[in-house]
Amino acid sequence: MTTILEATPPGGGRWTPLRQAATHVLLDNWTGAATVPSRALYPHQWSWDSAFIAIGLRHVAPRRAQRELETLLGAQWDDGRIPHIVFNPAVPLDAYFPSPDFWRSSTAGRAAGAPRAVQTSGIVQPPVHALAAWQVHLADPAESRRRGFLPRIYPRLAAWHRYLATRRDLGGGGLAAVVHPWEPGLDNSPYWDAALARVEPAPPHSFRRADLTHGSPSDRPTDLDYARYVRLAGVYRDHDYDDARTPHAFAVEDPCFNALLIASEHALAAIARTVGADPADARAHLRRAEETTAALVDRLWDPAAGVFGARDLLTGEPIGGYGVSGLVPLIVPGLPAQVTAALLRTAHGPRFRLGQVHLVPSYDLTAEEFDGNRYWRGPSWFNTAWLIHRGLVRHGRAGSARVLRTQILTAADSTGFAEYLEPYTGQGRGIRRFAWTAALALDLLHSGERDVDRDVEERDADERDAEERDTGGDGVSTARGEAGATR
Ligand code: 9WN
Repeated sequence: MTTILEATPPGGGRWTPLRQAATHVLLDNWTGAATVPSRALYPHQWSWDSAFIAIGLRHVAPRRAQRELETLLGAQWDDGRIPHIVFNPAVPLDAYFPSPDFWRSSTAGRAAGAPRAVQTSGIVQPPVHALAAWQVHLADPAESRRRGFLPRIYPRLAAWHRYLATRRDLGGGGLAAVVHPWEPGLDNSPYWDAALARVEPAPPHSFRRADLTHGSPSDRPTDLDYARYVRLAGVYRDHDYDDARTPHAFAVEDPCFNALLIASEHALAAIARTVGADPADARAHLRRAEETTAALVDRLWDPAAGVFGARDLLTGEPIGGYGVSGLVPLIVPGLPAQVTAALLRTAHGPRFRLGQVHLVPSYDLTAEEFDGNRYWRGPSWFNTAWLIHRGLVRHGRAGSARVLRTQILTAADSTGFAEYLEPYTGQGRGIRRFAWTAALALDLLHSGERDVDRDVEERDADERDAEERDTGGDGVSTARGEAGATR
């Protein structure tokens, strides 16, 4: 029988030790039902981490990759939300803050349909899940079919997207809003500074951080950031995690979150077709993808800056600046050509210096707020680099994609799978043996550009279907969204 470590593609060579080391990280971080991002710093299951982890795991253990997503979806709330953390009851309460006794999901979340048997947080993270599920299926369709993987998870993924499209469209403009800086996943990005400054911090002695036991304070968010994170989460909890009733002191639209929603909506259309759902369902997913794309361009594109920004829903004002989230829409099919061209120019320009610094900095290298060590205020992360790599391949930038791929693999290797890097020196920051760093390196090693191509073909088929729907098959456009019209 082939073991997980032997299940490597032919070719071996230069990257074989990296492939084995990455696989070991995923094996070591597996708890029996899911993978923790880090045994030390993040000893539970995280939502978007699990999606990225499944994308890597599918190459070496496709069934385990399916279970990773199934475990997460098993903790879904009745209102459709997928919680950002699923807690492992075997882990001591003081190992991570905020712990289950802070979130109190099974009581405070009861009205929103939080599960009783498992404790979770009450906020969400970016919707990478349908994209991951589709890729996991493609890695071993026979095993996926045998286990009924897609038919079982399709209704849950659809409910998740419905939650975001309805209860989270707080701005009423067709985009999903996030109500806590932990939700977009780029927690302390300078994007959120002004919006967060309005939040009354929780008293300093009302909570105790656990993260500083494992990391240098200069690599982590500040105590003041934490005091505000605690306040926001506490208010949401005290309003039973009810999106309509909570007086959100922080509500923003983030380009990365919504770009991932669009990519996942396309994947959901492919999943709907594969499970033999009513053809109207697949068409509805495509329509939502197109509408969300049009809303993304309409509400968040900044033509003068050449990058997507965010939007503060409390002031109604755009949030400017150059965060890596603003480049992630490169993964979105059907963006207007001038938007794509501008994004690629910005990525290669002085603010991100793609190809000249290590990976893709999380924030503008030229900005006053840039800090190359501190979490999402400048360091380069592997998941955002992996997304930009996808975007480059999608747009036929093979040369830039190849350079970025080599950088990602080299940095994963040289840093022992660091959580993030200082972009100028390439030195690892945060913790090591970080699961998504290992998983995404594995993904690039196994599929590299090939898999993205396969994905692109799927999407092309999607788009042809949409074309037929819109034109009634006669080639004359009747009902095109804004993004479609400029395609
Ligand atoms: C809060 C797990 C998570 C990632 C986030 C990253 C970090 C948590 C923390 O770790 O956030 O969710 O404790 O700082 O910012 O993107 O999902 O790896």
